Amino acid sequence: MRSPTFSGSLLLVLLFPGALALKTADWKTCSQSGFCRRGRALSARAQESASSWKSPYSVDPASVAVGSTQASFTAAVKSALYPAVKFELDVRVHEDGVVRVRMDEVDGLRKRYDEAASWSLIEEPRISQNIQWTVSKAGIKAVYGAKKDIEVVVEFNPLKVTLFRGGIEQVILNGRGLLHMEHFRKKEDKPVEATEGDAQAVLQVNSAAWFEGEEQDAWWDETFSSWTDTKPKGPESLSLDITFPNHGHVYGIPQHATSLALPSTTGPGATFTDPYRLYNADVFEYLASSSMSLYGSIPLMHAHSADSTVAIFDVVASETWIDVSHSSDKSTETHWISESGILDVFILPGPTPEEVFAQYARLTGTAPLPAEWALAYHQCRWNYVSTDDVRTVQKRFDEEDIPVDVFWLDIEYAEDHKYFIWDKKTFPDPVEMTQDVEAIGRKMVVIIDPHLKRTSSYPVYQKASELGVLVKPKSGEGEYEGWCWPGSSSWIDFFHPGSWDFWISLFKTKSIDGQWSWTESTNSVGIWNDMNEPSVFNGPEITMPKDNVHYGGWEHRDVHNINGMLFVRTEHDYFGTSPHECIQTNHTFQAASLRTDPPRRPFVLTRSFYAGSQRFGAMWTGDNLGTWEHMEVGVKMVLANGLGGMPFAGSDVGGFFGNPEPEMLVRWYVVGAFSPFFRAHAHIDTKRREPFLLDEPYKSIIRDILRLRYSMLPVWYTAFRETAATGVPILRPQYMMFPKDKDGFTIDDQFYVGSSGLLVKPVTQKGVNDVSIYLAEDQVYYNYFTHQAYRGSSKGTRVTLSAQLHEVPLLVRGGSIISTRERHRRSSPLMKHDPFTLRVALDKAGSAHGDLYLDDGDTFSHLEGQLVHREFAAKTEKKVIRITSKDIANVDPKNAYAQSIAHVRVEKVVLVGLGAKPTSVQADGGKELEWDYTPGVASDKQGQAGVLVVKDPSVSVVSDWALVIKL
Ligand code: NBV
Repeated sequence: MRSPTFSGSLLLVLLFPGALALKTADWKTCSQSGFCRRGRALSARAQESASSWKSPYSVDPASVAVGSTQASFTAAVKSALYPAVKFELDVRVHEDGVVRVRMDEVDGLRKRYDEAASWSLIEEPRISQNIQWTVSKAGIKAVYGAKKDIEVVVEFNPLKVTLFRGGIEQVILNGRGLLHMEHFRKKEDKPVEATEGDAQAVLQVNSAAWFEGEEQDAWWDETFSSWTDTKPKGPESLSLDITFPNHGHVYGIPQHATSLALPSTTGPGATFTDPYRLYNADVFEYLASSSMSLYGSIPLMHAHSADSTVAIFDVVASETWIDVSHSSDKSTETHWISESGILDVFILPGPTPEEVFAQYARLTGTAPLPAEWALAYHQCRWNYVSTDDVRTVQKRFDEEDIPVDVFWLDIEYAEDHKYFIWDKKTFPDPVEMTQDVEAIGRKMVVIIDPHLKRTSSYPVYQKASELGVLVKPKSGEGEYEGWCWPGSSSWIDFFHPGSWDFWISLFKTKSIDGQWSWTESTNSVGIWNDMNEPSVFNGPEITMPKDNVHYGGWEHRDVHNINGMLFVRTEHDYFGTSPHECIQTNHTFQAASLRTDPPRRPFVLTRSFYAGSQRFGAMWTGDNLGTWEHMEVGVKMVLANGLGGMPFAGSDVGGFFGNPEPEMLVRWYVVGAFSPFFRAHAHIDTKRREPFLLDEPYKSIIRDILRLRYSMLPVWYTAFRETAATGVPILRPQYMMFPKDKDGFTIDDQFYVGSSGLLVKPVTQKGVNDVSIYLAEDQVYYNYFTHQAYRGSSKGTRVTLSAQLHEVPLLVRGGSIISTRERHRRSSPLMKHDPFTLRVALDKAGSAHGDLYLDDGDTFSHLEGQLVHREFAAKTEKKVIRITSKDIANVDPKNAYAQSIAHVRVEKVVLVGLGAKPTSVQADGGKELEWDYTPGVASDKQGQAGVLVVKDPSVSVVSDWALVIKL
């Protein structure tokens, strides 16, 4: 058997010694990136000149043109530096109050990249028809909003945009005068030598220098390490300062390995020396605390204070650096420096975190409801090396009674890393293997990387080459050739519409018209897109040269951060058939018609992502290390991705690199069990660490953690439904739940799961036996397992929970009703008809509520009303507690899906916080039920809570019912 180790990491190490160890020197710092250097220098000059600094950009008042419906206005903008250069400003207010500010150079020498929004947004936002712009000499403004409390003001000279709410400044663009759109120029356009008597020239040279600096720093080319980036278009960077007055904390702009509340990168006490960088990059063994770029980029930043939440979405696709400075604890100053592209900034006025999520969701969409199995446990490794290996691993899970839904195959399944093509020496019967896995509803996910081996024996490369849809080198001719796993490789240009149908056709499991397609696969196989930053082993910063050329003549620098999203989008479209996605692509129908009947929800995992990627699949945090620091920061990164609109996220359980000790592995399974995406994965050189290989007690503890996740799949699925509908993240950080509680603004090591009321604090340190959990409200919280009741306080309280290795620090907020399925099964599809347990956690006043969403978890029939959505409620009145179930789905409650699960019962109701033994527990019709009471305190007290267990209340999960508990 060919050694996968040899073909994998060893080959890489032989070719590029040291390639697998982090070398921060492989990635640029700001001072090594010409345009970032220019941006920071501009900011330094502004600071030096302090009060005398004035932005050279101004609006020509005479040019202001308000649209016929008053919806938007345009205006000519000039820079005093280059009076001959023309810019146009376009400001519009959307129906939901979002303000979009666009600026571009007009009649310039070239065109700036202006297509980022077209890839990122779901549709052209609808402009408000209720705006009245008022123009004066000094500026133009509009007052709007239901309470007429929002005001957007555009001052003319200098150009400055401010959003006010209730008369208070919320967001300011160019308030510090750092706006600079470097205009296109000819290389020979040197600043005019100032000669005596040439006053205009003197003025021009001097005025440009005070603002742009003396030097033409890296305007036409720059060298980093051994690579020279030619910049045929010259300087075209964009600098913009964005200030959030009265907002002391900012969050978002994933992906960075740092705390959720973003620390300063500049100014006194800055945590990092470099700005946060957004430039999708394959960073091996990344640092656990850094502002460096990672695999994905979402240029969305939330700003928060006890009074308000607002956000900025800067839809730019080129490399971007963002300086953050918390000059006071009240305000945050930021500076965004992008290499190319137009200015296209959305100001999201909030004023609450929920409203910001809704505003962002209306722009870029939400994560659609995944297949239910995708929320279960995924077992991955680089690599399961043969079909026999896969079968054995599956068998071992079953023998040890450990649940698992998905087995993954990494790059070694593919002959010579020609993805789609099985290595028949080790995978002689791939379809049979997949069917074996699928026999009890499990699934396989198989990796497809974006680099194509350049050989005529690889039909995928061959066809892409014939179609001319490969990325081109800087000459704009031929095919770019770089080095990746298969050796000499080329990359499909997914910006090229000609690539879409071709790529889609590859996934068909039946060949049409003799075209090559993946006949050795099944329609249920999910796809894993790795290396799509793209990762290029011999490229600058392990990616593609920026002067490579894409469809439409755009340089790679213009589109880099979007590149990975398009790869996923195209694959998702093959599987994806939701009407929503059909709006965006015209090839979805064609792909869907070739799929199973009925079509099924796709699963695609991506490493690289951009704003909008949430519509196409899940992400994970890449190649983390098996260290406690990485486990800890992984939680924060998943939270940050949720704020960035991409909630279906997780990190490699166990850490990708290294051999975690059993204690660490156990703790990491808890982190995974409380992540939306739950997958264990490991590097090819690590020791095998599947849960069944562990000694006791570790094996049993992990089995219990997995069973806990499986029992809670209804909670996760209901939370995914909510995020699909609203954009509110699945994992909810403290500040989002309690936006007015300042003490919670920096807490990022505990979080709530959806609206369920579950509050978890995974242990991410070695040798810990208890944890301290922060409670922000005067409410009771119960230990999920022991029913110990803790009381929070509105001033904020910390409670200590025992957290020995076998204990999961998990609380239920009083007032919640949690639906679980507690039968142990080998995979989630086997649970489809299992009965439910309802855990009713009474609040201090004796009430509770919760919801449960169900559908077939597989097809798109939920979009046609085949679903169940129930609300459970408990209310205490005059010594009687009524627990009720009612329909809250907006569809026919007798739909076929609901009927198909009419026999599914609620088998147990656990009422927590009952201070006295009931006198009777009856079903609706008066029938006395079987029950058991364990004495304890009522929900308004601390201590061991009283618990009533109602056994088999004989009610269906789809019907309306009531239980009556008399005290
Ligand atoms: O395909 C191999 C690995 C994969 O296992 C990992 O999850 C990715 O993040 N891949 C990176 C390429 C090589 C990493 C050293």
